[in-house]
Amino acid sequence: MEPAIKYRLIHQDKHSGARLGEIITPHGTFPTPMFMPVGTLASVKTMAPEELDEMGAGIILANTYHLWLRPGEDLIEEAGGLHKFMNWDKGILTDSGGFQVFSLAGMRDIKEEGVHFKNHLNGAPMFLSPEKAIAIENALGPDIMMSFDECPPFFESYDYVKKSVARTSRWAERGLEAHKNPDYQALFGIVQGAGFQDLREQSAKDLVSMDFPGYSIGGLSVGESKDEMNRVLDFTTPLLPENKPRYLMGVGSADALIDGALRGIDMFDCVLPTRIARNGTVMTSHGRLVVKNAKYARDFSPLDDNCNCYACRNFTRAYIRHLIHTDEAFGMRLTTYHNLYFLLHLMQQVREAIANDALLDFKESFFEEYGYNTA
Ligand code: PRF
Ligand code: ZN
Repeated sequence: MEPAIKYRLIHQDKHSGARLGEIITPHGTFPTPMFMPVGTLASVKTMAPEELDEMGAGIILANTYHLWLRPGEDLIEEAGGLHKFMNWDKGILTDSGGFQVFSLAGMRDIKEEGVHFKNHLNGAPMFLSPEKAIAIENALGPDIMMSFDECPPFFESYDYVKKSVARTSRWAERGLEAHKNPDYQALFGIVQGAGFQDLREQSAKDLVSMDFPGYSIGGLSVGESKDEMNRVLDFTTPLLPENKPRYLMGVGSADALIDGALRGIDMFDCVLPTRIARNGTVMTSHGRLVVKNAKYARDFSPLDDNCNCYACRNFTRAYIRHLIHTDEAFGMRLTTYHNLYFLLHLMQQVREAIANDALLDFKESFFEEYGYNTA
């Protein structure tokens, strides 16, 4: 059987681990490295699908956990699946709920069979297992789905992480067994192991032997330093097969995207650009800018003089600051549009640099302008 998605390696940077490629999904092909906007509840907050398409998003992310609670996977299945439900005909990836259960839910009890926890909306007892997560993802119908994993804290003990990694491997195997649609939904395995090299190696070895169509790297960007994350990536990406995509979960700052790409990562996602946008912070070629601040009240220049997005072509900092300040929905739409455009455009520049074997040079010139403290 042909896998649901295919990775095509186009060019390997001669001076780093970076690779230019593309991923062919049942809902179109997108170039890699790629940033995926997050649409937790089947909407990238404030953005219409046409706008995401226009800014070059070839794939977006949604969350199994949130959609399971509301409106429920049965309703979305009845609507004809996530793509139809939200009128988005390009790629969709769903996270499994594993991470959300650990980060959102209150009390939880991790057992071999799955995780018992309390619903973050009303405190009702809930249970999620590898089989249940996969059943929900099968009903939602994304092109790429995640295995149900445990994301332990980065500084958890070696003994704990060792047990956790072994369980995440068993959960991955159970998920693979339970998966009903491997011909049109690609299930990824998630490498865990915190900062321990031998545990990352064990995790990767277990998952690679199960022959997933793609691999995620989880358990990073959870409070460790950038150097720690890069150290883990340095020894983890080389453990993954060259002919399959690699996805670094929950990472979306400009510097981490470039550092990840340099180490051979193909896909990234993060709520950061959309979340800070709604608070009135934008990412610009000169670093982060808090446009909500009073000092921009009479600034009639665009958010970023180097940006060609709809917001920057048509509106001033003063206007956008006024809208954010007065809680006007249009203000959040403009900052969200700009931030997503900025990261998608950054990834386009990263791809061009890889094609020219020059991602290291690009990194240097980018940060000269962006600054090193405003990631
Ligand atoms: N596992 C899953 N989703 C995730 C993570 C993980 O480790 C992370 C870690 N940054 C973000 N999202 N399933
Ligand atoms: Zn812009």
